[in-house]
Parts: sequence; C-alpha cells; structure tokens
Amino acid sequence: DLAPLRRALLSVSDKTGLIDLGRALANRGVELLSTGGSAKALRDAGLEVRDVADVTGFPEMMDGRVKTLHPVVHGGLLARRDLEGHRDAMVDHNIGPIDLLVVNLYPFEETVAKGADFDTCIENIDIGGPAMIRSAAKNHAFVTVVTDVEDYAAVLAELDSNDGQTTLALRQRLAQTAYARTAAYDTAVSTWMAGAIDADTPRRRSFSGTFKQTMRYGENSHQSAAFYTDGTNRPGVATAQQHQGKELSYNNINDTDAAFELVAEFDPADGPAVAIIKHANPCGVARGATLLEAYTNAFDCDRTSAFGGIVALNQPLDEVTAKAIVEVFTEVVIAPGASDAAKAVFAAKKNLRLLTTEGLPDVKAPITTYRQVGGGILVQDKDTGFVGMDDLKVVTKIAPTEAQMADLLFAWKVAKHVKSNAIVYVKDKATVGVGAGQMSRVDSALIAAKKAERMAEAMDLPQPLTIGSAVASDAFFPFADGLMEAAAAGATCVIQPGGSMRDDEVIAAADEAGIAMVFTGMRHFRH
Ligand code: 93A
Repeated sequence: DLAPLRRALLSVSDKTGLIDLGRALANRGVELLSTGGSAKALRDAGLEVRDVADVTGFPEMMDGRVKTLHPVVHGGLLARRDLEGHRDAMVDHNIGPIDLLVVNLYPFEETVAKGADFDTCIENIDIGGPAMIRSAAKNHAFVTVVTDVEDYAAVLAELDSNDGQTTLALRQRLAQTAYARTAAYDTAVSTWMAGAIDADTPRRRSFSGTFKQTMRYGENSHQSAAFYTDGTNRPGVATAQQHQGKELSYNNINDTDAAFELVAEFDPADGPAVAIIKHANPCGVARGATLLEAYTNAFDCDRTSAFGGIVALNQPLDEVTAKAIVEVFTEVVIAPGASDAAKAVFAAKKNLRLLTTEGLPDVKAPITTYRQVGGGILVQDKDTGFVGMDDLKVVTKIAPTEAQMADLLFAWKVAKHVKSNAIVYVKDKATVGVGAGQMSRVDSALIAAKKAERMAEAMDLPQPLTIGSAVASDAFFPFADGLMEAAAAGATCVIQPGGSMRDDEVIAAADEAGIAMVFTGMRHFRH
C-alpha cells in the first residue's frame, strides 16, 4: 500500500479547473509545486505554491523552454519507492518524491489549426510536459499522472475514498491515457511538419488521433466503437456542430463523411449541389438553379434508396429545402450552415440530425489516408485527382456537345465517390442511375440502368432518364460489353480513363453505336 499522496506538480496550459483542483489538494494536505503561469494562477487564488525553479535551484530559462527538465523533477517522478537504491539516490541528491503530476500540453494542435506561422508552431511544441508525463506514467506503480481536465474529479474522489491515495487501477488507466496523449501530440507535430516542409506524404508517417467520443456500437451492435479527431480542425464530419437529434452512430459518421466529401466537389460558386448517400454510396447527386431544385433532382434519381439517407449540401440549408427534406425520412443533413428558418423547420423532427460546418472540405488538400489490413496499415495520398475539360481526349468519330461535356464531367466527379466498379448515368447535371460496388463493370452498368427503369415507372415517366444520358466509368472498360450495356440503356456519350488493351474494340463499339467518348487518362478506383 502506498503512503498518502503528499506532493503534486501542476503545470498546465489549459487552466480550466486548476484552482479548484489546487484548492482540493491543498485541503487534503498535499504540497503544490508549479511552473510560471500555473503557479501564478494558483497564488492569485490565495493558494500556497512552491515554484519548480525553487525546487531545482534553476530559474525557468530560454523563454520557458527549460522549466522542468531537471533531475530533481524527473528523479522525483521516476524513483521507485520500493527500492532502497532509488530511495538512497533521492536522499543523496536531495530529491523529493512527486506523487501526482497534472500536466496538459502547450496547445500545439490549436496553434496549427489557427493557421499560425512556422516559428509560432515550433515554439508551441511542448518538450518538458511530455517528458514529465512519460516519466510519471512509466512509474504509475507509485505516481498518478493526469493529462485531461476530465480526470481531475476521479483522482479527488479516490483520495477521499482510498485513504488519501489513488488505486493502482486508476493509475494504470491514467498512465495509458497519458501515453495516448503524448503519442497523439508527437503525431500532430510530425503530421504538421510533413505538410509544412512538403515531405513525401505517405512516407515515414505516424498515425494517431485524439479521442472524441464513444459510440453506442460500431458497424453492428456487437461491435464497440469510438470516434477520434485528427487534430487538423478541417471542416468535416469530425468538426461539425450538431444542432439536434440523437448522437451519430458509426455508420452515420461514415456515410455523412462520404456525403460531405462528395458534395464538396461541386464549387458553390457554380451553384447549389446536393448529394444523398446510402451505405457510403451516392443514391442521388444533382446541381440545380436553387438548392431545392438540386435536392429534388438528387432525390428523384433513386427515391427508394434515399429513404433513411444522408443529405449533404454545398451551401447553407434554406427554409424551402428544409421543408422538402423533412417530407422524407432522413437520418442526417450536413451543410456549411443553416438559416434560422431552416433550423426551425427541422426542430419539429426530433430524430433528424442537423450538422453544420464552417465551410466545405477542401477537396484538393493533400491528405493522407489510412486503412487497416491484417497486421499492417495501408497509407496513401487521398484521391485528389481532378480532370478538367482540357484533360479530356475525344476518341470517337463524334465529339460530345457542350451540354454533354458538362454532364460527362459531372458524372466523372460523382464516379470518383462511388465504390468500384462504378457506373454513373447523368442527365442535365443530375444522376439518373448509379451502379456501385459490383465485381463486374457490366453488372454495375445493368444495375444502374435497372434502377433508372424502376424510377421511370414509379414517377410515370414515358421512358427511363438514362435515354440520352451521359455515362461515366471509374476505370476503363476491359471489353466492349460494359459500354454496350450503357448504350443499350440509352447513354449517348461516355467518359472513362481509357488505357485498356482492347481500347480499339471499345472505341469501335462506341462509333458503331453512334456514341461520343472521351478519355480522362486518370482512374478513380475506390474500394
Ligand atoms: O517549453 S517546455 O517544453 N519546457 C519545459 O521544461 C516545460 N515544463 C513544463 N514546456 C514546459 N512545460 C509546459 O508548460 C507544460 O506542459 C504546460 O503546458 C506549460 C505550463 O506553463 P505555465 O505553468 O508557465 O503556464
């Protein structure tokens, strides 16, 4: 059993709860050691504090870069209380034990998120704090380490219930949390630096996140799950503000991300766009003269699948669009803002989650993505590939018209966000058929066309909207059969990467069918 906790070192950048903690410890007879700003805050509140500088015999120096980096501090944190040799060393070198360490680090992640310059970011790399945290966590058999304001209460509660000491179980849990924190911190530094110095992105990276929340369950109810932020503070599902409705589930977060990343492909300067997602694939994407029109056109692509879907907008939600959305069972709506009137419309639908962000995700930002595989992690640059009009090569006898070109580029953008094999039919800047995630490209073409047929029946249209459509294929057609399916569905122009051994056959089939075809020279697999 450990002797009661006697001495604490408090050194925090985020001073939330510091005074209350300091007072609670002092009331329990714990001596307080502290660094510059933290000591001042405690002293200003009338508490008795000893400066670390007084304990080490060294002043804080070099603009605070060296405050606690001293054997008297680290000896006090690292000494094993159960070994005579360690106890002797403490006596010989006049080192007093430090039983409790409370540290939160220089706000490096926040500084980066604010867009601070290089030197300011460098100055905000905490050295002494992580060093102390790691020392205390290693010696958690004897020392309690607290790195999160949320854990202050648990420590105080145990001091009261456990004879003035914490339990080993709590110290272990806090030590584990502490190493997660220092690991995430160094990862944030490394990740920022890779960007700042323009390093080869996927090389020599470390990955980590900061815990945000647990979820009731993962993809299925027997899987536990949690959500982490990556410290970049980019606009996206992880940083969105939720206005109403129950907590997002694992699948909600995944689908909302897919929806928002897709709709962000459509520059708001060119007008409104809406994406509706189910199971991470779009079941409707459209532009429109108004947001309402974009929503309606997206919805009309596949009304059946849109039920229980996730809707992403590239512009702030307005009242009329909000009214249309609440007519359909919808899980989540995400947008770069929402008007008060729109929020009022949603308020009546308690289960509908509304998320707003400060702007759209930057689809061109160089981001590294990770995927876990058995025993490893695959790392790659995010697919920020972009194809514009100038990149297209017309390969058929006839060239697409201007309107067809616009639809082809629209279809191409959507295809990038559809699980492979992706086939996307588009008419007038709205998807009219999406074939996703099939093992054969022909099947994707067939399924998308079939969906369009079903919608035509449901909406009493004279014919499926694939008639006269533009079609995109995320990768080349290995044979002419996929293209012929698209032609059979009524597509009159095609966009695809090209590059197949049988391109000649595919081009000949397109010419035969009177189809215009362009090659992008770029593939958008998404698995
Ligand atoms: O610049 S440091 O890396 N050098 C140190 O020796 C050191 N010791 C503690 N930063 C150091 N700290 C950090 O200072 C703590 O992690 C904490 O974030 C901050 C508290 O400073 P103050 O008490 O002066 O506000």
